Amino acid sequence: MAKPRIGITANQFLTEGGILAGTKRQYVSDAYIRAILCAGGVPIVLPVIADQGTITEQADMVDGLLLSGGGDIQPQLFGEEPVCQLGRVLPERDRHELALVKTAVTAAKPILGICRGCQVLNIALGGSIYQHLSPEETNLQHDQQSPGYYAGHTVMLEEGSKLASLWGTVVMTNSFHHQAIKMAAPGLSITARTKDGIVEAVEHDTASFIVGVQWHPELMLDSQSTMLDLFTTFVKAANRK
Ligand SMILES: [Mn+2]
Repeated sequence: MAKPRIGITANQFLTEGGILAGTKRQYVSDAYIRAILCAGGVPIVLPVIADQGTITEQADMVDGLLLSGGGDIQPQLFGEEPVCQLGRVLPERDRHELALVKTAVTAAKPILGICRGCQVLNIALGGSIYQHLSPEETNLQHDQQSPGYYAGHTVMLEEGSKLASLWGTVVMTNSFHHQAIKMAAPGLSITARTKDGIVEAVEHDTASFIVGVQWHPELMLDSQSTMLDLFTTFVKAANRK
């Protein structure tokens, strides 16, 4: 049987220095590719593009969509003006991913959102996020200074959720975010929180597999091998019919 094809959304950057300075590039972190390979899928990088017809083709050619991590999201997309602590935004990437999510949801493709991808998923379906977690929201360190394999904070999972079926109701995770989900979108349930109440995962109420996690499981495969279970469940759900 053919392996499921998993589209991984690309990030963008401008090359600094050298003769190619200023050249726009698109990329994904190798850890996502490795996680999808380990889970039995075929990773395919989906570059940021603007044309909706071509975005629909991108969604059609994959069996599942992995929304990768990255920078901050343009606040106008959830009806706000930027706060002082907002980082750099990439509006082309935001538009691309929101369109991809809507297209993939309509086509009933499984989706896994990671970190920024969890927030993108929520905004695409009509939810909102905190532009910046201030001390009023939390005193926990959600932007850890330690390496990605290190699980810095405790996450409590909702009993009966997909994630709890993988790991039970408590899991240790890394944390590399200063934004977080505020209002969950219609159709998405909050299935994980840290002890300060910050949302760490959402799951779709009816779709076979639409899950967003606020941490980076792909960076923990060596330190906590059970994190691979999330990717194998996702790839299994994306199995070609
Ligand atoms: Mn966190």
